[in-house]
Amino acid sequence: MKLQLGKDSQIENSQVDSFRSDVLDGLKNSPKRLLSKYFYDKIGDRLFQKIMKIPEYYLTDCELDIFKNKTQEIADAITFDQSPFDIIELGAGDAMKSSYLLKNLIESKADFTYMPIDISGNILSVLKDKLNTELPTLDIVSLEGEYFDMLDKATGISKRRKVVLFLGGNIGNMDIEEAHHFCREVKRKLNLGDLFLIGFDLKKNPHTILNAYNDETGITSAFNLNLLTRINRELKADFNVENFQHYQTYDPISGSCRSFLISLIKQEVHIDHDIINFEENEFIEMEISQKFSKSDITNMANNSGFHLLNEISDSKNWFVDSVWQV
Ligand code: AVI
Repeated sequence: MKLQLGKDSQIENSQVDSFRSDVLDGLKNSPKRLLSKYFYDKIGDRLFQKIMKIPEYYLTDCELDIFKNKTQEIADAITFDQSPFDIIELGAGDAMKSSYLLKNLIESKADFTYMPIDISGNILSVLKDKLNTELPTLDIVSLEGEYFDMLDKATGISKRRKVVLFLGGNIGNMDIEEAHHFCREVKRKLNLGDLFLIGFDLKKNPHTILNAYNDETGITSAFNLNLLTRINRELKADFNVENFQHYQTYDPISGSCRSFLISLIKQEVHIDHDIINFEENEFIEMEISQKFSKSDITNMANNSGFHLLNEISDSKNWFVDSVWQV
């Protein structure tokens, strides 16, 4: 009898397949590399929630400062021509920051729909319940899946002016070429007059940046090491996490803040039937958290075909939400 797989298990299988091939490709590469998008399993989600509360991790507070205290400025930038619109938020999560904007827009009786996109269906249903309670008149269409698949879906549904939000400094987790490509792809899916609002972490005192990723409590270290534990669990591997050490760098010239895991000994790791060899002190590139100057941001907007309309900064001038138009 042929086993008929349900749609959900087919999606799950294809996700495991791409996780496996990304991990194996990355670890067979020189230098070895893992993709930070895989940090976010259940434990990784929890560790990231903790990171956002570490006093040295300023990014969340800075962007929250913007959304709390400059809500009207953001709302004005979005509602400049009074026409109805749809807000599409990439990686909405719990919409902690954007909910200030949504509240402001509801109070000013703006005509809009909110379309949060997230890979986690669980987070989306929690968010929907929360917004239904706090903003009962808000029109919500939740979209569960990868950014671009769901952006296609959203732009298919939405017949109005679109405002795409990409907050949190997530653009910094792509290398520069990838980030430019990402912005060009977003632009390709939008129409003349549509807006793209992106959160950028700015270059600043290198100590401030390095401390944000090198916390004394070791949560960022655990966040990186958790990916090895995830590989053990999901891909039948045998990493001994005690043989790896987190190492963080920041280069003030390029603005790249990078995390690595260093192999403390010469060792052999099995991933199912594959064997990966590590030399003593060999490293795995784990994550980039790129920091930007104002001119880097202008270049990125121009290179991807947008016009930079407005820049809204926090009170310390450490973070900026940049508003671009097609
Ligand atoms: C999600 N992203 C913007 C975080 C950052 O700052 O790059 C992820 C993170 N990595 C370590 N700490 C936080």
